[in-house]
Amino acid sequence: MSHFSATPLDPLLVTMDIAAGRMSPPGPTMVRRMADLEGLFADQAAWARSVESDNPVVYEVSSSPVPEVPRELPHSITTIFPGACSNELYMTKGHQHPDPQGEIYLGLSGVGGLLMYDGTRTEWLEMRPGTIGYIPPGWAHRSVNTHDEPYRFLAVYPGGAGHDYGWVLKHGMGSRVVARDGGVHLLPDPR
Ligand code: PAN
Ligand code: ZN
Repeated sequence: MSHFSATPLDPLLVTMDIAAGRMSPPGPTMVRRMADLEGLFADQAAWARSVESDNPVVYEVSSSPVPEVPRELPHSITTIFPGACSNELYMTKGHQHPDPQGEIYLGLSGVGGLLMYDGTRTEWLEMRPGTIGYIPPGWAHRSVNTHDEPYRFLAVYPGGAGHDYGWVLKHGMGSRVVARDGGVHLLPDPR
């Protein structure tokens, strides 16, 4: 996520194009391909094969122009495409907010899950259009697409919270989310 300026914005009307996962007026957008998720999927060989074959887009994030600076409330739509690496479902990298503050997710389309980990406990919330997932301060969070269409959600977070991706790389999320026998399962992932 990039930072714009520290100048507070004027009141702003933002329109979501939910079918496209876009915001208007637009802010920064980010595309995460398989190569960007190094070290996150359990089956590293399957990850490497996927990167070498077509390096698919796993998810995209489209933000409004509200900047990531203290006191502002930046917000973005994440689209996670359907798919799996080996049997581990497509997911976001996941992160901690170094300045522990809460965050709200609102399901927009498709079906997914919000996986949270506080270093001891793992929590899983099933997310559908209209459901709100609340991420308390201090919980690392990752989103997973559990169905066969794009899963989209709105995230609203404190602009001064920061994003730490190294924490999840090091500690994991306590569980992995896999598709097996026609169902979605959380498997313990002790570190
Ligand atoms: C979300 C996430 C977004 C992408 O906007 O940043 O879903 O996930 P990663 O940042 O883990 O790649 C959010 O939680 N912001 O704080
Ligand atoms: Zn977050």
